[in-house]
Amino acid sequence: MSEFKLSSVEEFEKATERLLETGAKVGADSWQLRVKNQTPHCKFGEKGICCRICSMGPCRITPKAPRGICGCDAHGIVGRNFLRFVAGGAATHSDHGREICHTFTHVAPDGDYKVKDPEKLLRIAKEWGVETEGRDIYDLAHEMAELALMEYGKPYGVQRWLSRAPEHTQKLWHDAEIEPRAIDREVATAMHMTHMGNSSKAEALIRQSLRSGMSDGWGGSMAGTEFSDIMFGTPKPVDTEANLGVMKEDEVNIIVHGHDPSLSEMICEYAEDPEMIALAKSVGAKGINVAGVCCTSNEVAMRRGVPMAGNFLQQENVVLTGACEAIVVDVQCIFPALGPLSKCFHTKFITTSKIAQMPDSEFILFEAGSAGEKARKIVRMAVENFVNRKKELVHIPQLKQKATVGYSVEAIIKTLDGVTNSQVDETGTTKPLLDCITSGVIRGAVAMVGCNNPRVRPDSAHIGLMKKLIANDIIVILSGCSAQAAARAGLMDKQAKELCGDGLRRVCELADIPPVLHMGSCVDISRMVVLASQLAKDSGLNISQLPVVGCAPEWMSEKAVSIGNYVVATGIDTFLGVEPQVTGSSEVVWWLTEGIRDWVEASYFIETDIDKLGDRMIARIEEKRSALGI
Ligand code: XCC
Ligand code: SF4
Repeated sequence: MSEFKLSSVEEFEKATERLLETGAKVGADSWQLRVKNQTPHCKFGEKGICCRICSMGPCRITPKAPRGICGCDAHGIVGRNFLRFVAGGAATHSDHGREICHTFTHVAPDGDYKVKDPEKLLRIAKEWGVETEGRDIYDLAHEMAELALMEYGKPYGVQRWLSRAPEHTQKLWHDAEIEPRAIDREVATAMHMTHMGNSSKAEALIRQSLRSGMSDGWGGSMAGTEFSDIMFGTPKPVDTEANLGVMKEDEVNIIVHGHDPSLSEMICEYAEDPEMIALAKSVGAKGINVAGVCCTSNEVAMRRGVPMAGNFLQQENVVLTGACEAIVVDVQCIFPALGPLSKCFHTKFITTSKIAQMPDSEFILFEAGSAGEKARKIVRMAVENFVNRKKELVHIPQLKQKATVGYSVEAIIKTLDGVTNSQVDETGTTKPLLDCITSGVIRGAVAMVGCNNPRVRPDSAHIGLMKKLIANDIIVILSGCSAQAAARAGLMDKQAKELCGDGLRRVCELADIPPVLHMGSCVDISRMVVLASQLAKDSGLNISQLPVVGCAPEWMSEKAVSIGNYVVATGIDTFLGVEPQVTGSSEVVWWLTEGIRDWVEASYFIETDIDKLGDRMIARIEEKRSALGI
C-alpha cells in the first residue's frame, strides 16, 4: 500500500498558530485578531437593508421604518445593493480581462510577450469570422486584440462568445433579455439602474444582475482566459506542490500574489535568469524560489508548475514565515494588512498596479511596454533583500503536498479521449466523459470554486465537501482558492483516488488523473461554462439537464457573486455556503432561489450547514439523473 495521507485542516491550523506566535513577538496584527474586533457584524449590513445611495440617507429598514426617505422598501434596497455587488465583481474580472487584451496588443516575436498557442489563436479567429489564410500570426494577434477590446464598448450587438453556448441556452438568454451587450455597458447600466430614483423593483434588479454577471463570464473573464492561454500557453497537466512548505529556507523566496499573469509570468521568467541566480548565490542563497498566493498562483502553477504557497486567508502566513524576501502583488484579493505586516519583517511588499495601490508598499509600476525591465528590477530587489532576513524569526511549516494541475478544457478532452480512443484527433469530444456519466460510473460533477471567508472554518468546507463528493463517485472540477485548498490537502495528488468510490477510482486509474481537477483561476470559471456547453452539445441535452452543479462554500468577494450569476444563468444550479447579504428581502431571496429558474432553468441554493450543503448537492445530482433515467 502507498503511504498517501491527506493533510488535515487541524494541521493547517497548527501551522498557523505557530506562525501567529512569531507575529505576536513582532507585534503583528492578523485577520484572526481583526475578526474579533469586527464581530458581531452590523445586522442591517448583513441583511442588505441599509441604503447609502443618496445623502438624504443613510436609510435603514426596520419594522417601524419600512421605507427609506424616498419611499424605497426593503426589496428595492436589497435588490439595488445586490446589483451593485454584482457590478463590482463583473467590473473587476472584466477589467482583468481587458488588461490581458491590452498586454496582448504588445505581443511580438522578439518581445517580452509572445504568441505561445498559435493554434488557439487561429481557432478563435475562425470562430469570430476573421480571415486567417496566409496571415502573419502576429498581425492576426494584433487584429484579434483590437476586436477583443471592442467587446468592452461596442455600441451595438451582444457578446461574441455567446455563440459558444448551445442554441437552447442562447434562446433562453434572448427570451429573458439577459444577453450581455458591451461589457462595460452592463456595469454602467447596473450603476445607472441603482442610482437614486431609478429601479426599485426586485425583478428588474435581479434580471440586470444576471446580465451583468453574464458580461463577466461570457465576456470579460472569457477574454481573460482565452487570451492568457494564447499568450502564456493553454494549460496541460503538470506536477507541482502546495502549502507553505514550498517556501525554502536557503533560497530567496519571492511570492507572487493577485490575479494578472502578465506580471507573474515575467517574474517567473526573470527568476530563472542565470544572472539573477548568480546574484542570489553571491548573497548567500542557494537560488531563487517563486511561489504563489491566490489566483495568480493558479495561473503560474497551471502553466509552469510554480508551487502554490497558499490561498486567500494564508496570505499573511507567507510573511509570518519570516522567509519571504518579497511579496509582489498585482490586483485583487490583496489584504491592505500586508503593508504594516511586512514592516514587522524584512519583507518587501511591492505593489505594481495603479488599480491596487496601498500604504506601506513600494510601488513599481508594471506595464506591458517595459515588463522585462520592471520584472528584473523586482527580482533584483528581492534577491538583495535576502541578507536582511532575521534568522531568529524564520519558521517555515513543513507542510506540503504533491499536486497535478493544469486541466484546461482542451486538456480534459485530450486526457479522457486518450483513454477510449486510440486515435486522438486534435479537437476531440467530451463523449468519454459523458459515457462515464450515463453508464453511472461517475454520478455527476461539481464545479467547486471561490474564496475563503472567516465565517467558515478556513478550507474545512472546501475539503470536507470534496471528500464527500468523490467518495460518492462525483468528480470535482476546481478553480480559485478552492483549488488551492484541495492541493494543500493533497486531493490533487493522483493517489487521492484511494478516497473515491469504485467508479470514480476506476476512471482516475484509467485516465491517470486526480479525482479533483484544477481548472485554473477565477476568470477560468469561463472554462467551466465552456465545458458544460460542450457536454450539452455532445449529449444533445440542455445544460440544465446535466447532473452537474456549482458550489462556492466559502465565498467572500463581489467577484464570486458575479460568477455565481453567470453560472446560474448558464443553467447550472449553484450552492452557496455563505449567505449573500439579501435576507432582508423575501422577494429578492425568492427571485434568486426560485424565480430565476423560469428564465434560466437553474437557481441558487443557500445552505450554511456545510454537511447539509453536501447532501443537498448530491440529492440534486441524483434528481437530475433520475429525470434522465440513469
Ligand atoms: Fe480571491 Fe481569485 Fe476568492 Fe481567492 S477565490 S479569494 S476572489 S483569489 Ni476567486
Ligand atoms: Fe434613503 Fe432612498 Fe436615499 Fe436610499 S435612495 S438613502 S432609501 S432616500
